[in-house]
Parts: sequence; structure tokens; C-alpha cells
Amino acid sequence: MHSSSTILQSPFAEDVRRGLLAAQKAIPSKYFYDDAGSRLFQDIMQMPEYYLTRSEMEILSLHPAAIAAALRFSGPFTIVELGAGDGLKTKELLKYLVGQSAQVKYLPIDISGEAMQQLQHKLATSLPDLDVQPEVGDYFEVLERLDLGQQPSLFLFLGGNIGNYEPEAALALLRLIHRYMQPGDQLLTGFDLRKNPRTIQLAYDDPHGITRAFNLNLLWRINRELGGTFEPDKFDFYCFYNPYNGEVRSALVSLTEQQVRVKALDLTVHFRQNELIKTELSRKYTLEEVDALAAASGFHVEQHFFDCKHYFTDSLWVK
Ligand code: AVI
Repeated sequence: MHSSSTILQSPFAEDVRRGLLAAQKAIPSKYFYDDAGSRLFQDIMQMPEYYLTRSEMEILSLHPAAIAAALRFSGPFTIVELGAGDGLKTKELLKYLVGQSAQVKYLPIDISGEAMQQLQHKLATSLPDLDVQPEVGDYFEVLERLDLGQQPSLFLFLGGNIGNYEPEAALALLRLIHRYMQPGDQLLTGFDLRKNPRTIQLAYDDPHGITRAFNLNLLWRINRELGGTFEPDKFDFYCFYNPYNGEVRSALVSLTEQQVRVKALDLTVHFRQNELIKTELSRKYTLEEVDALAAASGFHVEQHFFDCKHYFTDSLWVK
């Protein structure tokens, strides 16, 4: 059982307090991914409009030979994946490497213990000869306690997750990854690229209402975990893509003037009609922006790999 002081100390509780008290209300998008939200994200990835997952799957399943050829390692090496999730896309690359008898160890890291168990189970069946050592936790806590030794590493940060960070945070994150790498280690990062604005708009403002449910789950989560009294029907989901700066911005909109209580925070929040709660940034990049981000975080760009429509790139960098 939690005492109210432990609940108050949870990062979720603290971030919700800060976010609901701010002049511009906001809830960080990293809180989308509780069990219910993770299931909704799986549904998003299945939608025909959400091209990101299929584009990256295409890159990793059609070009594993080119990616493998661009790796600098002649002997044994480790693949460290930050936020491995279901590992479905990575499996394509791993399959190729194992088929080539590469001496590779796979170290997926994810916050979800359930996802890591399932991934280990799946790989034990499909790639029984692969050495898989899953780690559960925050990327950097895990990297801090692990000793990667002298063995060179390929780091993976796939899925376009970098686009969910505000520009300064994205740069700080890449610099931190850089700090954990040795000279000669490589990083493969996924970036969703700019494209026809309607294609991007539709991937987020989907006609099935799944992205809407994904955003509203934040309010349900506050109700479940923090004793909130949100009535999600009294909020709408709104998102827009700005092709001038590459930003998809998502928000929840209060449909009426209303008060909401969050018991665990001992907080009552007032909403004006049409007031917004900022939820997510999903940034779309130009290749020049990708190159600039690599240089600013201390990397040298080796190669960009693309799907056939050039919707997405997995970009290979070296420290
Ligand atoms: C996880 N991330 C890359 C997704 C994205 O496209 O920004 C999360 C998402 N948000 C709405 N749909 C999917």
C-alpha cells in the first residue's frame, strides 16, 4: 500500500502537478505508455495512416545487408537498443546478422518488463543461437550500471522517438548517448522526414479515433493512478501539423468550463472552455536538420538509409 507521501514523490504525480499548475497546461507524452496506452500505441502502429512503423520496417527488412556492410566491427560486438519495445523491426537486422554468422550480442533495454520478457521469448524461438540479454529500466540507469566492457557497440534508437523530444531535450539526449559510447561505436537513429503535409496530418488526426483515445488515456490514467475526477467526454483531442517548422503538436481541449479534482495531489484544477492541455510534439525532420543534430551532439554521419518513398530515415552515425 502507498502512503500519500510516496504517491506525491512519484515522477508521474509530480509532473502532473507541475503540468496542471502551469500557465500553459501540459502533460508530458512519456506518460502515454501505461499498459492501456501501450496497447493503444500497438493499434496506432497497425493503422494504414500511420506510415512510420511500416517505413522503418521496410528499411530494416530490405536493407539489412547494406546496414551490416556499413558497420565497422570485424570481431564480436554488442547491439544496445534503447526503447526496444516489441523488437519486431530489429529482428529483421538481427536475423540477417545471425545468418551471416556475425558474433553479435543483443542487449535490448526497455521500461516495460512485460515487453522484454515477450521479446526474449520470441527471439529464443526464432533466433535460438543469438545471445540476448534484456534489461528493464530507464535507458541511462541501465547503461550506468552495465559494463559494456571493451567490446564495440552499435546503439539503436529507432521508431522516430527522437521526434517526441523538444529540440533542446533531443540534443541533450543524443549528447548523453554519445557519452556512453566509445570512439568507433555507431548509432542508428530513426527520424521521420518531412513529406506531403496531408500524409503527416492524417497519421496523427486519424479517422478511427485511436490517436484520440491514446491522448485521452492520459486523463483516464490520472483518474486511475492519482484519484482524478476527469470526465474524458468533456475533453476533445486536437492536433495539427505545421509544415513550416515540421512540428505535429497534439493537445486535449476542455469542451466546457469545469473543475477537476486530483485527490492524490490534493489539487483542484479549473479549466476554461477551450483551454488546452499540451500533450505531444512529434517532430518531422529535413535531412539537413538530421545532419546538424548529429554534428551538434558530437557524431559524424556515415549513411542515411531510406524506405522507397523516402518517408523515414534510419541514420547511421559514428562517435
Ligand atoms: C512513439 N512516437 C514516435 C509516436 C509518434 O509518432 O510521435 C507516438 C505517437 N503519437 C501519436 N501517434 C503516435
